[in-house]
Order: sequence, then C-alpha cells, then structure tokens
Amino acid sequence: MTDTISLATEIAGIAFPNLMTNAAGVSCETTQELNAVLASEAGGVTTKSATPVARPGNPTPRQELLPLGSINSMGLPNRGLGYYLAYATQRQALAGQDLPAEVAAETAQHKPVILSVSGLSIEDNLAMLKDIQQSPFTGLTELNLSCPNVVGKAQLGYDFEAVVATLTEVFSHFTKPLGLKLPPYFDFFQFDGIAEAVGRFPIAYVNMINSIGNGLAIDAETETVLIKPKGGFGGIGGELVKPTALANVRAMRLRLHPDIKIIGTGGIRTGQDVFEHVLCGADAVQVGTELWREGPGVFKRLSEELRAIMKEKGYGSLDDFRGKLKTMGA
Ligand code: RRO
Repeated sequence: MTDTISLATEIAGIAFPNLMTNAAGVSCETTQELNAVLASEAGGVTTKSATPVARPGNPTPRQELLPLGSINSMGLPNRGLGYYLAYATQRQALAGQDLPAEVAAETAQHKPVILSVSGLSIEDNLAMLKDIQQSPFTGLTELNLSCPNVVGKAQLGYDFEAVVATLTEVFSHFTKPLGLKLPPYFDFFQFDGIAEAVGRFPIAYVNMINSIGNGLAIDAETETVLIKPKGGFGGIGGELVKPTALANVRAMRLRLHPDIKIIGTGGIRTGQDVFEHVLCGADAVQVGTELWREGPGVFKRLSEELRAIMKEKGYGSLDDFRGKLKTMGA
C-alpha cells in the first residue's frame, strides 16, 4: 500500500507533511498563488523573495520556457516584505487554532510558510531580518544570497568573505530559524569555501541551487534573444540544471554538519528526480520550472511517482534512503 508511505519531513523542528514545496519565484507572488500551492499536495509554500518595499521587476518579456528548462530575468518583482510577513503570520495563527479536522485539512492548516527575503544590499537584508525578528512569525526565513537578475548587483553567494560578513551581522541579532538560498557552485574549491563560510553560523538549512545565472537562450529564426532584460541573459532552471543541483546537494551534505538541513532545488520533473535529490542528501525539495509548466497539480503527480518508487524499493520513509548514495570507491 503506497498509503502508508510517508513523504513527511522536518526542518528546525517545523513539520512538513510532504517534502515538496514550490521554489521561490514560482506561483508565490500573490496570496492567491500562495494559497493555490497550499491547496495542492505540496507540504508548504515559499513566498516570492521580498525586498523592503514592493518592486515591479524587470521589463517584459522576462521569462520563457525552453525545451529542457527555463530562462528568467524577473528582477525581483514582489509586493514588499510587509505583504509576505502578514501572510506568513496569518497562516501561523491559523495553524495554532483548534479547528475541526475537516476544516483544518481544507485550509491546509498545518502547512508551513517559508518566508524568502532578498534585499538589494546588506542594509536591506539586515533591516528586513530585524522586522521579522520583531514580528510574531516564528517559522523559517530564507535569506536569498543568489538572485542573478538585478542589473549591477553581483550574486553575494559567490563572494565568501561577503557571506561571512553578512552572516556575522545577521546573527548578532537574528535568533529565529534561518536558511540560505545559494547559487550553484562548480568547483571543489567553491564547495569547500562556501561550506566553510556558512558552517561557522547556526543556520537551519541551505537551499540549493538557485538558477544557473546569466545563461542565454536565442531564437535562431528571428536571430533574437528570448527575454528583454540584460541583453537576454537570465537564470537557467529545469531539466538543464539537474546534474548541477544534485552535485551541489551532495557536496554540501558531505561537508556540512548533519544538523544543517538541505533543501534540494533544480531540475525536478519526475518522482525519480525527487528520489535522486533525497539520495544525495536533501531533506526537502522545491519545484520551480515544472510547477510553472504544469501548475500546482504537479505535486500530486510527483508524490504518486515518488511513492511508487519507494514502494518498489521497500522504503517507508525518506529516512530509509536519504543521503545514502553509493559511490564506486576512489
Ligand atoms: O526575481 C528574479 O529574477 C529571480 C530571483 Br530573486 C532569484 O533568486 N532567482 C531567479 O532565477 N530569479
């Protein structure tokens, strides 16, 4: 019976009934989009990365699906931190209420919200984290250090000294559970460097990978780029990035203290992709491009596919295979 197979997970003591949520940026800019994810089989929802005040983002067209993935240069369009913090706080209050079981299920009462923030400067990030610290919200906050699409702003996650300086400031006042959204790394010196940098701090989790920054997709017929901002350069997601995502999850699981959890993001289109992320060490996973392509119904399909694989292999929970990837010796 696949009914008895659990896809539940936990991060910093916060329970997710299903390990899958949306990746920040997809189906999460408005309360309607956030609620649609919560109403699906997803285990929780991640908000669009917030800046202190609302932003319209980059000029359109700014996102396109590709045959094997996607390209985007959204430029952080969002409603501002206050909007998402109010949503997360309301959801938390709902979870604390004693509702009849059927109402609780209908409202996805116990599904957590991950509150993503991505300031355009260290000062922005510190100011937003101060607001969150002072708010009643006690759930997971995700600090995005890897937005590739703001003109003139480098991805902080590639500057390890800046990461350490930022986190030193953050943890001088922030005491709630904090995760980091990191960019993809491509070399062992980077795996070692980022693990050493973030491993100094009491982070709850790392989420990797953000899109592979500054790729280029073109239409050969019209000899034109597919998106308008930044001369057509944008973040690449979907099937194209899966091997890089798996490598990053695996590399961090081998390096970070086991108390630091990992959210695997990148290239999830099937239940087997989720299975592979968990095998590499992911505690939870996020779905971006495929959610965009398919809508929130994707979570039911992925859950069914994953349960079928687990059933076939005799696994009853994620603990049975998480991080247990086999290698072939030296
Ligand atoms: O809004 C975006 O352009 C965006 C962000 Br903040 C991010 O973190 N990753 C991405 O691919 N796009």
